[in-house]
Amino acid sequence: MAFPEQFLWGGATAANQCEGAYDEDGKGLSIQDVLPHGFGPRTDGPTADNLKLKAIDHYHRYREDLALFAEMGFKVYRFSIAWTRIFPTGEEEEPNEAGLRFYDQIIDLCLANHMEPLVTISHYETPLALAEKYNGWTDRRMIDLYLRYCRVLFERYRGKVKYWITFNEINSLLRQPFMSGAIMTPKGELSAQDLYQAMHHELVASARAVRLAHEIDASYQIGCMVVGITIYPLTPDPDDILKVMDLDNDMYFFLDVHARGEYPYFAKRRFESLGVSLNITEEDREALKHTVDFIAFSYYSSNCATADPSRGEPSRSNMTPELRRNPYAGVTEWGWQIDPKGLRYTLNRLYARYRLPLFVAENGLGAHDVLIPDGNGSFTVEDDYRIAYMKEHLIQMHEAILDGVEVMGYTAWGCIDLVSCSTAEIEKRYGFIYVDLNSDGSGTLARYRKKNFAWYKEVIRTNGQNVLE
Ligand code: BGP
Repeated sequence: MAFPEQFLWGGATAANQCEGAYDEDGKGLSIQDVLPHGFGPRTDGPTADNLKLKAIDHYHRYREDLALFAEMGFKVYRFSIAWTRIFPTGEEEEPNEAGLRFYDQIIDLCLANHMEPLVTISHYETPLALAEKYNGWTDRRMIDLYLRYCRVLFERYRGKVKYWITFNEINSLLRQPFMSGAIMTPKGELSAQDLYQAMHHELVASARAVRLAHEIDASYQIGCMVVGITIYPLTPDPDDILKVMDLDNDMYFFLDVHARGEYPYFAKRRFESLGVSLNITEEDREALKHTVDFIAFSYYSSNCATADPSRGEPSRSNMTPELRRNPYAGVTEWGWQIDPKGLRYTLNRLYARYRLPLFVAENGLGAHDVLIPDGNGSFTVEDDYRIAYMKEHLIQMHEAILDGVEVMGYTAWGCIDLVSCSTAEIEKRYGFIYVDLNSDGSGTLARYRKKNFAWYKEVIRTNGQNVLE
């Protein structure tokens, strides 16, 4: 059996990692404009070492970039809308028309090239003004401000955009309260009460966005998205199993609310043990009942966990430093473990629990690339390592489909090289398209097709047959 006929093959980006033009056409500052080092400390304002301010200048080169995506035959293009282009401080009464016009063009180009736009409404780029004024999502007033922004998008792109994701990797709030939740309080000083209350506000906002979307256009498909954190017990010690159960629940917290419309059975004990007492109104409970149409997740790697910190080797990933290395999985140059079978496992366990269509919204290999002459007067990258990574993951995604899992689509992360989220560098490249940019900001910004460009084009042309042969 091949991949499903309408399978949505494509690629994914995020505004703050590719657009640049951080202060053009009325755009306000986002939290990313003060995060020059990714997960590292924030600055007081934009600084020259923040590569995202210019990024790959997609804001001015989107025509060329979308033409390249179309050349690969993308059926879907996942991108985010920068909230601060539409509402520069998040609180204006009226949206910024110039910002909307930019996305009109992106969306029209997608449609002209038969690519379904898949819009991430909020991808780690909350207006900085909302972080400063409200301490981000700790404040309930964020819900209405977010919905004001959603309404503008849902009304403007009715009949054009069918697929939406409310928040990128919403469960990352627990690990990255500033990047994910625009919470200014340093993580070490943030109380569990404020953190989980922020989670609640985001969950209510997400559910109300689902309701609003369906009211505006019943055919809208609106999904949630999580980091598909896949964790194995390091040993068969029952304490390790229980440790994994607990960590899994961090993710299920978010998914259960989105997909089942209420807090999970384990929430009460978790809140009690943390001394958390959430302020949940009757209206909130009603809102949460509006469940999503699909579940999207990012999948890059898996890790192991143990209840006994003296066991195993620490993970080298900056995402999950407290986890343990899996000796059976490979590892990238950035210490992220490579585990294609973990994708099959993740798809199966999410489907078993929710029975909702799944979307692999991010997957890919961040690696150093070397640009070489292609023999035809241009340049290329011989990225067989990236092809191998992706091929193995696609094979395992196909296995999951054979298992019976409903998978809607796959968008390769960073389909064009862009600035990394966690380390804010360009050397960690994911793309089918190489961008001539260095981390010191030098480079011509010229675009070059890597070897995997032609390979992925063939994947799409054959609807995945070429990876199965
Ligand atoms: C996800 C984010 C993306 C992205 C990706 C890869 O968590 O949603 O924005 O960048 O991770 O991470 P990095 O860029 O740090 O390699």
